[in-house]
This record gives sequence, structure tokens and C-alpha cells, in this order.
Amino acid sequence: MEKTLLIIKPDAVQRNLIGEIIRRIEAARFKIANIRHLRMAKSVAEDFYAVHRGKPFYDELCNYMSSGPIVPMIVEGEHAVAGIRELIGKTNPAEAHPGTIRYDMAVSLTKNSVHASDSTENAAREVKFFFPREE
Ligand code: FUP
Repeated sequence: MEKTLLIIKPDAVQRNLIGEIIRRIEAARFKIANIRHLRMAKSVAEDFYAVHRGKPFYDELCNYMSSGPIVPMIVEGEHAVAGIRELIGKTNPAEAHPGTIRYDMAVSLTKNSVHASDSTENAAREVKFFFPREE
């Protein structure tokens, strides 16, 4: 069993897509092991995306991620990291495959509706970031 961190981003929360995204995760046989609803301060978003500090899109990304509530959750299952990345589709919705969350729901490269950890190392860090008490 593997754990990964998925975030429903402000654009999707705002458009009432929380239920549809969770439905797809559960339909793919994954479990929601923990879930929160919160709004990040910009400084918190900057910490979360620290790996992108200095890149041209960093400021826009952090402004956007702190613009409204988000729903981070721990998703559990076999090969959850790769499986959830497949379910959400490519970062740029223009390149995502039909049937993926980003193809179906994303507004733009920045407002791409969801985040999911891209490796088991990042999953461990990101789970801890939003769920520090999780073992
Ligand atoms: P992902 O792992 O799919 O979330 O993608 P990245 O870690 O490469 O990028 C993090 C976020 O930055 C993406 F969700 C969207 C945003 N981004 C931009 O806004 N512009 C870019 O040129 C690249 C990424």
C-alpha cells in the first residue's frame, strides 16, 4: 500500500468539483485516508512550492494557490503515486489525455484543478506538509 498527497486546487473548489474529483478517485479503487479544507497564506504556498522558487511562474502559482480554499487529502492504495498521477493527467491540460481530471476540468496550465505528488519521496514530504501528525 502506498500513500500520496492530492490537492483539489482553488479553481476546482470554486466550481463545486470536490465531489466529482473524489468520486473519480474512489471509482479507481483508491481510499481517502485523510482530508482537510483550508486556505493557504501566500507564505505557506511559497513553502509548499519551494522547489519552483526562482522560476518565472512561481509568483503567479503561489498567488493562485493562496487565492481561495483548497482540499488536500491523503490517498491510499496500490501504486497510489503513479496511479493518481495517471488519473489526473499531464500538468498542462492541453497535453492531458481525454478522461483525465485535468483534461476534463482544468482551466489553464496554472489553474489545472488538482495537484498530486510525483514520487514516493515527494509524497512523504507533501503528506507531512498538510498532515504533520500522520505516521
Ligand atoms: P505537477 O507536478 O504536474 O503539478 O507540475 P509541476 O510541479 O511541474 O508544476 C507545478 C505547478 O506549477 C503546476 F501545477 C502548474 C504550474 N505551472 C505553471 O503555472 N507554469 C509552468 O510553466 C509550469 C507549471
